[in-house]
Amino acid sequence: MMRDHETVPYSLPDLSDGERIARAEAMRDRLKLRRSCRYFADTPVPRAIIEAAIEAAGSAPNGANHQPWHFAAISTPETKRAIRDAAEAEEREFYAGKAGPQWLKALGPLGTDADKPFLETAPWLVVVFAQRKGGIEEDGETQNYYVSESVGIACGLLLATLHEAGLATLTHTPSPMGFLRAICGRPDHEKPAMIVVVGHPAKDASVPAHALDKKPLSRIASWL
Ligand code: IYR
Repeated sequence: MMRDHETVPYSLPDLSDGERIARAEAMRDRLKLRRSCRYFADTPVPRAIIEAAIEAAGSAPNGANHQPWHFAAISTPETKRAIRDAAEAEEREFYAGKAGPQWLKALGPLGTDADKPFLETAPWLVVVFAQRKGGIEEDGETQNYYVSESVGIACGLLLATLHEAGLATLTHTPSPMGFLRAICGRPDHEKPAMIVVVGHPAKDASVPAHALDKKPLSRIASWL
């Protein structure tokens, strides 16, 4: 059934295929330089960059345009400290055995442990919440759709924009992370999805070599 709905015209810049290929490849080459960084400098980062990145994230395709996300942008030292304390408490249990041997073995090549100093050092933590309910009006009741898919895409755009701005990022997911709701003052129907840590890399920052081992196109795509 066709229903009446308002429309607005849609068009894109008129590029040649050669220009489209060049732009796609240039974007690929820049995105391939992104790393998950765990060593941050305490150098401040302008709020305008975080605002632009959140607006980019908020443009993500999503279920029924309900935009089922909230971004809590944290730069206050006391709040970062509270998040670090709570995250490290969870992570200590995780690494002490709660994760199970298989998961701990998989993390071996990354060299991660329960210490998360970057949660205080980095100038910004963006805590991303997924709104299980609420609709576009955020009434806390209306059903939302494809929430994890929508929030996942929004996080991708957030990371891509911050990377394009020349900043280092880390997606951090202390497990479990319900404590973020209380610290950020968010309602029960919002589920913390991840913390995006943002800043400049520390002077002596490094990343695990394991993280550079990316599957080639031939292994991640099929052409039918
Ligand atoms: N949350 C833990 C463990 C961790 C889990 C996965 I899967 C990673 O890719 C990386 C870390 C931590 O942050 O240390």
